[in-house]
Amino acid sequence: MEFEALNASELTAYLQGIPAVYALLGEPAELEIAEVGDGNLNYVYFASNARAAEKSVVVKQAPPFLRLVGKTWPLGRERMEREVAALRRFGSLCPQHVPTVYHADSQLFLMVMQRLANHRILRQGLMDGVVYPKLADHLSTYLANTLFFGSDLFLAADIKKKAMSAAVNSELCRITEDLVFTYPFEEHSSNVYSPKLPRSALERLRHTPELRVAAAEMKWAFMNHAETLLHGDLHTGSIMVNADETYVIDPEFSFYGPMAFDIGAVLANLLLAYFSRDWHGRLNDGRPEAYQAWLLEQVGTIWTEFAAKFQKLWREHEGRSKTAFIGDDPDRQCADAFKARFMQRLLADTLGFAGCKMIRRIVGMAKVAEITHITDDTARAEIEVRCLQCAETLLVQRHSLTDIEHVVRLAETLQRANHSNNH
Ligand code: SR1
Ligand code: MG
Repeated sequence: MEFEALNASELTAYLQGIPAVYALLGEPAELEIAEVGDGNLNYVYFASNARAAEKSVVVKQAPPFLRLVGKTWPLGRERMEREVAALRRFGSLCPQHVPTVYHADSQLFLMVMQRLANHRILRQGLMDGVVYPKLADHLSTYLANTLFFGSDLFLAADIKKKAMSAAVNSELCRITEDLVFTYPFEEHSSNVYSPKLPRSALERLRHTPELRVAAAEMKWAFMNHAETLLHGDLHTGSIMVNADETYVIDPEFSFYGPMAFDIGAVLANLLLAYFSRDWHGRLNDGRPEAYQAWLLEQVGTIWTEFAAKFQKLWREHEGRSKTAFIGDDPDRQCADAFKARFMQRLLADTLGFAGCKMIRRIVGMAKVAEITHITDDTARAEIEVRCLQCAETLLVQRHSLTDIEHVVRLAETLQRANHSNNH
């Protein structure tokens, strides 16, 4: 039977039939239902008690196609199972940063989850220039916990391999392999370019050998480095925030992949917010610099706090289990050298993935609002070129950008160069 999105009365009847959810909603005679999904894949509803709006849940359903494109792009509905499993796993590791799943239905490919009514999508907050004082602390905690506890640094080898095979998500990984690592670097029909993006910028993506090789290396790492259970799509639209709390939502792209992919996604989106602030900041108060400084501070702090927390978890686990990944090493010299190289490689991979993620948002089919909302085509193209320059350097020079401060300085330099060209 052809899929039809649930209408309000069908969803009401459905929720009334799940005692635990119905109780959470206060057992109302009437529910307010609103379809609010603005993502690329799924239908999302708010279901609220018509007389007590604070009693409310989110319902998310996967249609058998990609919502962004429609029925001509079929997509397996089992992706909802990946998402539910990932939310539950991440929720057990980091309950303060992951919404609760109340109910999952593997027949309807639907879940009911906690409504974050006092939070907003981080991307929107960043476009409005809002400072979130706890963001770096929260995101670094989320990243350290989820990435460490899914890996061979913590799990027994057999348990990790079982978890890895349970998390295979080929169809959604294929979307990433194509849209993030392949199509942006070739002339592909799905690419979308803004009207004034210079042809030379596109040519550069296709014809700079070091860049093509670096992107191919990141694609290889994405496809083969099954290090831990990832969120898989950790952009600023997958993060909900307020001044006190941060939640990570939407892990339908979850799979066992390279740790750096999630960290790189966060940093890439902060850098897109940084460069596009030139436009949004001018609209708001005429002075983008202070907020841009805050954004770069987040880039630096998220990485440094993540690195510190991740290594602390690692040390504590070794202390408890009285074994080291490296085996016996009484004076710890080799263990410490291994850790230092591990973290250095993680930073290099993070920058490589961040570069690919930035490029795909500029030339690929799925865009981000901080770029598409720039209504002046010339200003948009200038900002896009800067994002591409930053991304290329991150990719090509990822092994020599050995400190996150180098990344901060790179962004500042590109930004300053633009200002001296334009003034
Ligand atoms: C074709 S789906 C486009 C994008 O939406 C998701 O958020 C992922 O980023 C995916 O690549
Ligand atoms: Mg999503």
